[in-house]
Amino acid sequence: MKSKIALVIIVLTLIVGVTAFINLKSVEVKKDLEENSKFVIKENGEEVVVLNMKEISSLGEKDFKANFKKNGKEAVSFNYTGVPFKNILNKYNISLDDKSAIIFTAIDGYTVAVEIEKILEDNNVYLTYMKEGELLGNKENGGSGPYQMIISKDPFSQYWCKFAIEADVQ
Ligand SMILES: Nc1nc2c(c(=O)[nH]1)N[C@H]1C(S)=C(S)[C@@H](COP(=O)(O)O)O[C@H]1N2
Ligand SMILES: [Mo]
Repeated sequence: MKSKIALVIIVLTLIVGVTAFINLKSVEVKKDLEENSKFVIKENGEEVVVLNMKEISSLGEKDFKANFKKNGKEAVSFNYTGVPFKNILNKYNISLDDKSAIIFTAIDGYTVAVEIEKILEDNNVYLTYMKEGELLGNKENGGSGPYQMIISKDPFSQYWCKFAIEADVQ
């Protein structure tokens, strides 16, 4: 009987320890993502500012819905979290005179141009870092981030930019 109790205590202690270790790791991973996932803002090819996730999320975080569509499947509405891209332009006083578009570039070399008029619409173009309350992840772990440019009002997701690392206002 005594040895049974001892065994139960050992097993419970191990579970608590391992859980604490795993939590610590996931907190570290989240902190690393917040501090080290960089996004570069440029104006006519010149760097204006480099932002991390904490700085980005402080610029008016919002939850929104958008239609994600995979090839050959119906579009599905998901909940995302990000900041309206125009908030970033306001914050860093990026002039839109003589500008026509923002070119988003991804680590896989993909680029998408979004017209300034579209960027200035309310609740439409977001720099996104969460889907259904979870960070987007990255290319290596099967995610679509750490940042993804999402156009909320588009019927489909083909003009979004996964793995976005840079936006150049031109
Ligand atoms: N970085 C990056 N973003 C991208 C693409 C890509 O290849 N690389 N493909 C686009 C296309 S063609 C589609 S349909 C959508 C959705 O792609 P997914 O189904 O692979 O997520 O992402 C868009 N954004
Ligand atoms: Mo596509």
